[in-house]
Amino acid sequence: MKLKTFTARDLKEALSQVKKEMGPEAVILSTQSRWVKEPRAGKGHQPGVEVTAAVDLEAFPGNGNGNGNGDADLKGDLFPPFRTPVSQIQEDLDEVKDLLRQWMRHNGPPSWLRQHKELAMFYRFLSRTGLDERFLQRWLDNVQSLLAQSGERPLTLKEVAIRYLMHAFEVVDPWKAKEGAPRFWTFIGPTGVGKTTTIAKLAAKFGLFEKLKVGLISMDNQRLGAHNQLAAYGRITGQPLLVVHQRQDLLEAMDKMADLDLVLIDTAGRSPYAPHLQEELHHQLGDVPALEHHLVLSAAVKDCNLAKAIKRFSVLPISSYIIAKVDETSDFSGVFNQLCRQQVPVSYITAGQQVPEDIELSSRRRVTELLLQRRN
Ligand SMILES: Nc1nc2c(ncn2[C@@H]2O[C@H](COP(=O)(O)OP(=O)(O)O)[C@@H](O)[C@H]2O)c(=O)[nH]1
Ligand SMILES: [Mg+2]
Repeated sequence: MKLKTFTARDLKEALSQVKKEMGPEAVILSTQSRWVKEPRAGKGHQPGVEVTAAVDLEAFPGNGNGNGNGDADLKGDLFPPFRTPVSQIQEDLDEVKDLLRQWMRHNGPPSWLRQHKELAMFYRFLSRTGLDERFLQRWLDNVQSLLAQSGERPLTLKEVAIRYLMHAFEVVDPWKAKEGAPRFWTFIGPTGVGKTTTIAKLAAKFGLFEKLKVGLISMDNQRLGAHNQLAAYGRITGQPLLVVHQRQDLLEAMDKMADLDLVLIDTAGRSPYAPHLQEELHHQLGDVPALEHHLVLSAAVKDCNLAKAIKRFSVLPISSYIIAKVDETSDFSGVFNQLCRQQVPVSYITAGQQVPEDIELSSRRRVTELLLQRRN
């Protein structure tokens, strides 16, 4: 029997560590709240969990030669008779989260908040947006401490509620984020999310309106004639287009375009569930220091697919997320939760099919508005 202790920011993360290291047969022996060290510099300690798990030695991939601090080999029948596989716990956890969300919704604001009518109303509204309940709880804690600090002075809704939401994620203007030219931006992401359309919009913005020298590279050789769409935009705007197939062709094309200001590189869309996605991405685009990768995500996809896309495509270092198709949904909570969780900045937001109009640089205000929008 192998025993190991894991610490993580939340139970879900801890369970996925358990599953990864010890396999789905691992059983959870205990879970406890803990302060865990935040790996990102300057963030100090964060609330988290400590999970102790066990697995039969034959089933443990490392065959008993564990390396963590909390490792210990145990023999015999020291374990309780009821053992729950990790996969089952994950299902239960999702169910508990759903229940918690319902409970939070039905119970309304905590009693200390009820005397602040406007804030209590805002809390009710917020709890219906689909915002992660952990984040909702942090919002409550923040409001409570702000109220304590403000003494008798009444706080405006804007001061407490919106300001906190607006600073829970990052935004970036990718053009201003770095100096020098040429800049090489790749657009990666699942199929049909709007990569090529976004490139066309940005090519017009930078080439026609800002008068920069823009070039286009199409690496989309998944579908026959996939580069035709981009070629058509290139003809209209007079921007050069190079079609490439392999990593080596890409490097050569980048050389040829070295006298331009900005080169936009279109890639083939891939399913986040494709088995060799990460190896392929790394093989084609990995370790090319000049490349800045922008992950295009559709706001209209289900949370689990969004999370999967982020996880799989992040094998490459992601400079920003581009959130496309915000016009196709009224529920922005999935994207908002991911932005808060990942802390990768959002650069552009697209809200329609019109080229070049339907794109805008993100802002804290706009992203927060999208979460709080009411649409039928
Ligand atoms: N509603 C809406 N449709 C979009 C948006 N961006 C792209 N599309 C449409 O989504 C479809 C796929 O876009 P495309 O750029 O080819 O996606 P790609 O496969 O990622 O390159 C096209 O019909 C686009 O017109 C957007 O912001 N809103
Ligand atoms: Mg495309």
